[in-house]
Amino acid sequence: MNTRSDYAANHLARALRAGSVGRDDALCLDLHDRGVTLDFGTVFAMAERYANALVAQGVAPGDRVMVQAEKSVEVLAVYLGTVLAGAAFVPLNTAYTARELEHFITDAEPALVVCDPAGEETVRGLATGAVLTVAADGTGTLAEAVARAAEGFDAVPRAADDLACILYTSGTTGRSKGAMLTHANLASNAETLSDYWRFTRDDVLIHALPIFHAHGLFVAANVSLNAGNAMIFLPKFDPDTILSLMPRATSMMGVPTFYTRLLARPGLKEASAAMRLFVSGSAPLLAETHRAWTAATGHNILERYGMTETAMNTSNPYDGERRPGTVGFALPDIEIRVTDPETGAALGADEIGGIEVRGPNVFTGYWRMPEKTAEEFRADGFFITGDLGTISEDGYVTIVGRSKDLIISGGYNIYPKEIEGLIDDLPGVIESAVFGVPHPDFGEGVVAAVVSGPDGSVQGEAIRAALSDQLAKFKQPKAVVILDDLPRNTMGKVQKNVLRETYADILSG
Ligand code: MLC
Ligand code: AMP
Repeated sequence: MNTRSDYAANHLARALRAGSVGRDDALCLDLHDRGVTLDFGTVFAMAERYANALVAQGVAPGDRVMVQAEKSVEVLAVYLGTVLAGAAFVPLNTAYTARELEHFITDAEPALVVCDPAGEETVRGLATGAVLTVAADGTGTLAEAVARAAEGFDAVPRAADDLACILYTSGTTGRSKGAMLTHANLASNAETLSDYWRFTRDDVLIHALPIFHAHGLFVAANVSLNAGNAMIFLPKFDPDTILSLMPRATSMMGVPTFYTRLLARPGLKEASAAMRLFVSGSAPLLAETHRAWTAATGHNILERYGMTETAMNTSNPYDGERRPGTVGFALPDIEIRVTDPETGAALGADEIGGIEVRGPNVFTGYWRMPEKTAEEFRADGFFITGDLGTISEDGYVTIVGRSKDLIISGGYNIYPKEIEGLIDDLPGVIESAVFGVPHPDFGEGVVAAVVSGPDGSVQGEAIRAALSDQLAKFKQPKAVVILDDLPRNTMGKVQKNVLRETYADILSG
């Protein structure tokens, strides 16, 4: 396959091709579920053809290409094609319902939406641009458009600060914000991480994360493409499949739930014997899970810390101590500081404060939300992450909590405000408070405390049923408690800490 490899004008495309230039025959993707392998030449030829197909649909540089479809090589090719075409890739969680989708389409105004055939009618009712479909097996109108497209595509030149992706992240107001990530943000992070974690062409990464969030797309996929290593590209996480594949892999990246589920399986020690690296992130990895993994496998998990707005900020070292319960050091060229959340004054070693970050990885702002953007940056360019933590004398960052009212369940972020808004609108409900409590599988799970009107007509099951087609499943409360009143402090503010303590065991029993 004769593909063009001159992507020099385009930062992210160049970073993603860096490891495979001149190695078109090397293995890029093992599509285990389809029994197919693809070399780099084939994948990038596909990407170029997809870029032509996008342009034929009317996608111009700077336009948004939105995707809500099951993980597949075709979705990966839409990502690469979008980058080549100089447009912005906007992936969405497949769990989002039509109600949630409406906000994303209205806000991003995509020139093209690629969706599952089952969602086509809904998307056509919302979108003003083109719509194409792709099913998990690759069939759909996208495949037809690609079949009509020409081969070969010269990457559209982009400046370092041009938009490459918009990733939606839920917000404290209940309205999702689009984080604008540039070519330089993503290219620099991919290069830094592949070096820091010593990815080489000989690696084989087990890729079982979704590719609609930072972890699966910007970390796992971008790092592998940058390093030129193969990925075993799985549609979803399944512990038994992963155990069977480990003997021919070298590395895996996952959220803590991956590790706790794998720990419960027999045969982990033998399967993982030849692995080189296990990376965890997106949610806190308990020190006890870190230690249990070391005891079971002999490998120390490498924990790192990032977010949608910044890609990766810190990492435990490759060589040296991977300290359980910490997220390691600021990555090269990235500055981390801890400040007093009220005054913004920098704090000393081991003092708890707000974590702030500055560096080439930090996004340029929220899509069409300049005021919200301004609120979250300091005058000297540091981004206020909303996480609380410390930095030790020897530079290890520890996350101790969050100043933002956020629940992280199985690596997915959930903002209570959105759920409270929907519950409060239900008949018979006076008010509600949504909070996270420990969950044995997902780390945290969602619980709703609801105050019913005087007739006491509100039932937990009815609330859960009413939310079922309004909210993505992972956001739906796993328990609902009906109360006479919410606990409040003297200022009248709801005390979620009291609720969290009172119902700490409700999902673990
Ligand atoms: C699934 N369910 C969840 C859930 N995932 N509920 C809460 N939280 C979750 N994360 C629901 C299902 O809908 C189902 O509901 C029930 O729980 C059981 O589902 P399951 O079959 O056990 O779930 P599974 O499909 O195996 O998914 C679990 C998982 C998945 C952990 C593999 O959630 C996952 O891939 N998480 C990764 C998220 C991720 O990539 N985060 C990165 C964000 S980027 P029911 O009612 O049908 O029983 C980021 C930045 C950074 O944060 O630093 O990386
Ligand atoms: P998201 O907005 O989905 O990108 O999630 C980002 C948030 O996930 C961060 O602000 C942290 O609160 C959390 N996070 C990511 N990695 C870690 C980690 N290793 N430990 C604890 N929290 C983490």
